[in-house]
Amino acid sequence: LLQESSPEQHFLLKDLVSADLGQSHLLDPFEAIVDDDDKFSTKLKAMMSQLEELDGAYPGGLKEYVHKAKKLLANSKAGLNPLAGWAPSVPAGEKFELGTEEYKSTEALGMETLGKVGFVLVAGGLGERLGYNGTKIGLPIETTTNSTYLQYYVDYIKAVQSKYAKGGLLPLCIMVSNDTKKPTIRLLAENNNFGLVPEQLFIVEQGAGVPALSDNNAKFATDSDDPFTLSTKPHGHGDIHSLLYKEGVISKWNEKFDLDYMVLFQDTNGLAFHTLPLMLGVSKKNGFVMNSLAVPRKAKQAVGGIAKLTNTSSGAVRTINVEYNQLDPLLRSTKKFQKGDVNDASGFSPFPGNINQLVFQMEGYSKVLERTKGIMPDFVNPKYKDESKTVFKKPTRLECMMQDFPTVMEGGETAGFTQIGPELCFSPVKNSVPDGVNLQAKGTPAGTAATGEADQYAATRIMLRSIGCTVEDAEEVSFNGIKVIPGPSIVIKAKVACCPGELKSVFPSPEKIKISSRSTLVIGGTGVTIESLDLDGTLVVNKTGKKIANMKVKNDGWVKVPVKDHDDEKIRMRGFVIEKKGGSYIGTDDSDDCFTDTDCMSGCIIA
Ligand code: UPG
Repeated sequence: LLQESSPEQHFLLKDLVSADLGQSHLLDPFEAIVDDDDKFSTKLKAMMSQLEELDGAYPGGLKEYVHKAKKLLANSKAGLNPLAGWAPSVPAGEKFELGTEEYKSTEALGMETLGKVGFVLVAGGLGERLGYNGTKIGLPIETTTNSTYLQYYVDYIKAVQSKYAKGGLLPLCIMVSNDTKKPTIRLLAENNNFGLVPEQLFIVEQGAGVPALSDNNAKFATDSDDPFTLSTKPHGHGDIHSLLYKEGVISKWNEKFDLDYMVLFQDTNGLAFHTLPLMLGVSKKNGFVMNSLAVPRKAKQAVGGIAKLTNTSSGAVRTINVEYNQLDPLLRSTKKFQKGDVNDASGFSPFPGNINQLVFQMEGYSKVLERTKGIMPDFVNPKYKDESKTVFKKPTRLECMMQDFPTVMEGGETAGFTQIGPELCFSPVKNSVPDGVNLQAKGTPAGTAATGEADQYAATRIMLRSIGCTVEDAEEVSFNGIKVIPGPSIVIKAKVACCPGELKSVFPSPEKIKISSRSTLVIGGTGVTIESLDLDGTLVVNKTGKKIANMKVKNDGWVKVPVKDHDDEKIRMRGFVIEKKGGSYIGTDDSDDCFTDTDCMSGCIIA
């Protein structure tokens, strides 16, 4: 066998098949092809180079991976609390309500540094729960304008850059994995990088991932249809820190861009940026190196809980996310929280829910990164077939999480959180329709395409009401069993207003704005101001600098029509299509004004 390999591969294989690492089963399938020289040689070379790649991708190599996995799997089987020795308590942090003076002043403070932020999108996830095979950032964020998530994120970055960066560029780094690399690159290429210039776009790759493990002895699993190929899975979003270090992204950013902060955000949270200036304000006021965006958390929701952990022997204190599968055992192990992960009298868990939108102060982050190389601790979360905890439902793997960064921070490097209602900052699209239906039945947010879209409009309605506009709510409807308030559908592009604090310049007299429950309003033109409007139907304003006053619009509008089956998976997963029955349109960025009724449809392009 070993004649086929290089010396490095030779030693790696020797190690792996040893009793210590226990991977000799990988060679079993070769016995069946021992007489077929060509096949034997090709398959062996392929496996060797896969092992070599996996070995290089994991800090400490596959030997370290197997040793860690065996230990963590044994702890998990024994039901050991991974956070033993740390006592949880409810952390202190800043909690806000939209429209209050405190919100406005903190947001205003944050807006001062909005032009000095670098953006990091973690988009290497498989989307297993959503059951969608394409890249999630290519899904529509809403179907009124059909913008994709990636387009939306980039539009926001470009808007902030042009308004606040004083001619400078703001960088975007996207973390992809084996699974998401090709579709992400294709999406960018097909759209001319959505207008980003190459100097500001960075792609880092999680690479080969880690071997999937089929049992408590950390036996590597192979593909179900190919016993010569190891089955691999992404190592978790925690890889972002070591990649930012290893690929030199942070050192380049420090050298080439004028940045004070950096924000890490996930693939499908359509409300990701409304509260970014608020978070920046909180980070600035408190000198936080790391600031996590949090929402009131329902007990047992698949959202990590932010807790203050005090080390019972050293007295060290950390404000850190405890992942949703670890929170209940940790709490049960204490006297104070012995009922585990349950709601308190407020109807919510006393621990704020981490939504994994993290703001880092560049200087502090860079120091920690230099010291630690960005390596996060691993964890394992096997799903067992039964109580004996000897058989897994499907192969598991070691993972790491980006929000575990406080584990490598030292005294003086503080972490904290910014809490606000989820309606303004959190509505991910992670779940399939059947799972979403079950979650809603339990009173938990569905996290489906339909709710993601509805929440997008709802957040804008809330922000408009907070400045004094009159906006009705539609009656609840159900799309494929998912309950949503479908409208009014309001989309205000980031170049028009990118946070609640900017809305007043678009609607200087909010008391003169009325939007009925069946309406759709899209504002896509930079510098648009709407002085007074009574809208009952659809209005699209894409004309740059357009000033609107005394406008009354009534037309048949755009209607969401339920669909059961549809060829397009993106439509099937949300359960409706928008039928454009009538609308009023005011120009595009490069055409003249056009304000008529439905006849205008074909002549007007919605940007
Ligand atoms: N991701 C990667 N690489 C991976 C795994 C995930 O880039 O190897 C990305 C993924 O694309 C997504 C993000 O990381 O953008 C989060 O992944 P996801 O599967 O959505 O995370 P969850 O397991 O649902 O949990 C995370 C946090 C949890 C938080 C929750 C909020 O771990 O604490 O409450 O997100 O959405």
